[in-house]
Amino acid sequence: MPLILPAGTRLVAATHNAGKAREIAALLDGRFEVLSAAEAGVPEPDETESTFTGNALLKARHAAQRSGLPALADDSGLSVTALDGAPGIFSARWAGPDRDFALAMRKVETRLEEIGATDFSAWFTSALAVAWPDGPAVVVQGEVHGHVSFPPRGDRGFGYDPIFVPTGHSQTFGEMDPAAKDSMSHRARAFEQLKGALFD
Ligand code: ITT
Repeated sequence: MPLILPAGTRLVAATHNAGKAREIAALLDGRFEVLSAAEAGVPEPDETESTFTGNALLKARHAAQRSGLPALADDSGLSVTALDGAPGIFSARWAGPDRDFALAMRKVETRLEEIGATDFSAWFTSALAVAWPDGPAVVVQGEVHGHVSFPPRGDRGFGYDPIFVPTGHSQTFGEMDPAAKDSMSHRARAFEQLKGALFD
């Protein structure tokens, strides 16, 4: 039987990141009855996998098992070419226990200075996973390419948005209208694939 998420399904958005939760709600556009991780009583699991897709599946399965409802999870991050793809899956961890992204963005800048980098190209990845309580799961991945730029600019978005400029644009994701980011982001691109796979 094909895996389908009919419109109106109760679905847990298994994230503890308010910025992500906002974007996921905008992308879902009222199609489902969405419960937050807090509303569904789902605690944050340890992210023990070594890939975006592995961690997205881990978080979705954990939330589906805890809540008894289908769950959608996102694992994402910023990868910088000159830093061999770092911070990558460690993007949240570079911000430390206080989730200080000014610190995390300074860390990216400092590492690039230390190696005298001239290549500032970078990309965001989002893996989106949906898991059902009885076992099946689907995972997809989207990317957006661009470069990092310092100092950080803009106070919209979240995380590393103030230093990321997508290819073909001059504004950072932190300066852009949220709808503009949602039209081209890694998360939106992953979401398009999920729609194709799961929505009726
Ligand atoms: P959950 O696991 O609860 O969803 P988290 O913040 O720990 O929340 P991740 O482990 O996926 O999520 O960490 C990804 C980090 O990468 C996230 O904290 C952001 O700082 C950064 N990131 C991901 N997508 C981003 C985006 O669209 N804009 C800016 N930064 C982003």
